[in-house]
Amino acid sequence: TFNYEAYHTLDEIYAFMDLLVAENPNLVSKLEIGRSTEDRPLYVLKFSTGGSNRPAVWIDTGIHSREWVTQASGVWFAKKIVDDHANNEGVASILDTMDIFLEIVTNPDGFAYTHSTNRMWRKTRSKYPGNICVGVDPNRNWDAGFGGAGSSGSSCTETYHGPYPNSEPEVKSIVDFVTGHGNIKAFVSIHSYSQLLLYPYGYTTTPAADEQELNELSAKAVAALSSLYGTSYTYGSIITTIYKASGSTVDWTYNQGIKYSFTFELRDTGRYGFLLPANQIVPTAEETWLALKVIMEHARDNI
Ligand code: 0X9
Ligand code: ZN
Repeated sequence: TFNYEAYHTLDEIYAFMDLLVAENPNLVSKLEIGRSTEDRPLYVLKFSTGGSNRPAVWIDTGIHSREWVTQASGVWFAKKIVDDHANNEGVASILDTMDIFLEIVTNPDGFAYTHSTNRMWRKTRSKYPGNICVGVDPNRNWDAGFGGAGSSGSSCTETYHGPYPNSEPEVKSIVDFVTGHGNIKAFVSIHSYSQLLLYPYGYTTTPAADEQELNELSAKAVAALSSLYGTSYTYGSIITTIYKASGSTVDWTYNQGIKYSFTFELRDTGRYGFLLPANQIVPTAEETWLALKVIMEHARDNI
C-alpha cells in the first residue's frame, strides 16, 4: 500500500494515479492534457460523479519542482477525495454539483531532475537557442503582465519568464485546458514555502475587482487551516503580501474570469524550507485540505 508519509518519485506517483483510477473507475479518470518539453505526459486526475462540463475546481501542485511537499500533498488530496466520496462526508457534497481537476506533478521534467541531479531545481527544463541556461520559471510564463517587473529576461535566473507567454508546454497545456473547459469556478495553484494564502494581483498594485470577497474568504480559509494544528498563515494579495511577480498563474486565471483564484505557499516558514521533513507531509496536507474545502464550498455556493 502507498506510503503517504514519504516522498515519492515520478514513476511512483504515476503508478499511484493509475491504481486510484483502476480502483475507483466511476469517480476518477486520468486525462493527458499535453506533454512536457522532455515528452513526459502531463496528467490531470478528474473526479466527477457525472454530468457534462460541470462547474469545476482546479488544483495544481508541483509547478515548481523542488516544492516537494506540494506534490506529496496532491497525492494525499487525491486519496482524500476518494475516501470522502466513499464515506459520503467532507467533499462528497461538492461532488454532487462540481468536478475537481487535480494536476499533481505539474512540472514533471523539473521533478525528475530534482530526483536525479539537483534537489533544488525550480524551473522547467526547456532550452532555447541563444540562452546560456536551461529552464523557465513556470510561474512567470503566463500571459498576465508577462515580462514585467518581478520576472527576469535572463535565462540563468530563477525567475526567467521565458521567450514569450505560454512558451512552456507545462503552462500552455493548462491554458488550453482551462479555456477549452470554460466552466472552471475556482483555481488553486499550490506552492511552498512560507505559509501564505494569496490572491491576485501579483503584477499590479491595482486591487482585484473582488478584493473584498477574496480577502474575507481567505480569512475563513486560513482560520480553518489553523484550527487543526495551530499553523499560522498570512493572507492577502500577492503583490502586497510577498513581492511583485509578473506572469504568474493565478493572475492569468483571474483575468480569465475565474474569480476564486488562489495560490498557497505551504509549510514551513524557513526552518527546513523546500526540504520539509517527510513526517510533516500528512499534517501539511490535512490542514491545507480544510482551507481548500472552505474555498470549494464557497465557490459551489456562489455559482
Ligand atoms: O515566486 C514565486 O513564484 C512564488 N513563491 S515560490 O517560493 N513558491 O517560488 C510566489 C509567487 C506568488 N504566487 C503567484 N504569483 N501565483
Ligand atoms: Zn513555487
